Amino acid sequence: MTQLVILNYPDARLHTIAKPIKTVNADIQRLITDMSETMYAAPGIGLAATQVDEHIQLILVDTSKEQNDLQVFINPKITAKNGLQDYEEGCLSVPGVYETVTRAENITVEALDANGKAFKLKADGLLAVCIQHEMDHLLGKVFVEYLSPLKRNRIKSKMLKHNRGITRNSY
Ligand code: QAP
Ligand code: CO
Repeated sequence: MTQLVILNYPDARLHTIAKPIKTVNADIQRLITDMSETMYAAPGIGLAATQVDEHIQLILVDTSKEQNDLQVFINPKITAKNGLQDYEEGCLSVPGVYETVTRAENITVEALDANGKAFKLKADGLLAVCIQHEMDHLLGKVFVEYLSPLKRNRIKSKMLKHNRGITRNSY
């Protein structure tokens, strides 16, 4: 069991743009295992490599009730999106904060799986929201950046207080 350290908003490293993964090797598979253990322990339904300070294009999602359906997306690309939906989101990097964000209702995503095999998936509802939220992390974007400056600044202050004394922060 390896639990990785999750970066907390407003850590500047959360704004890093992730690089594509060239080969899905044993190091990547080890990271996938460690990230899944970190996500399930939290517990969370999604985690991007960015959040554990690994700036490569890898996200994990498990929106199943039983938390037994891990979906791995390497170098994900959204090739189609339709409609809009509002969803109350949270984020393991912004603990205790839940706010409504508007995103595409239906998406088609193309990615590589944990074995490096290409696949294509159509998603809607929570799964679609979660994939879009996690892909934003790979672009250095945190969901609170969709909120008004007033709300975002309140969240920033709250998080800075919450993070006080955590020495690994980097602002
Ligand atoms: C992203 O977020 C997501 O504040 C994944 O105290 C969330 O797993 C996409 C969590 C909702 C769509 C809808 C948050 C755990 C988990 C917290 C998460 C907390 C403990 C967040
Ligand atoms: Co997040």
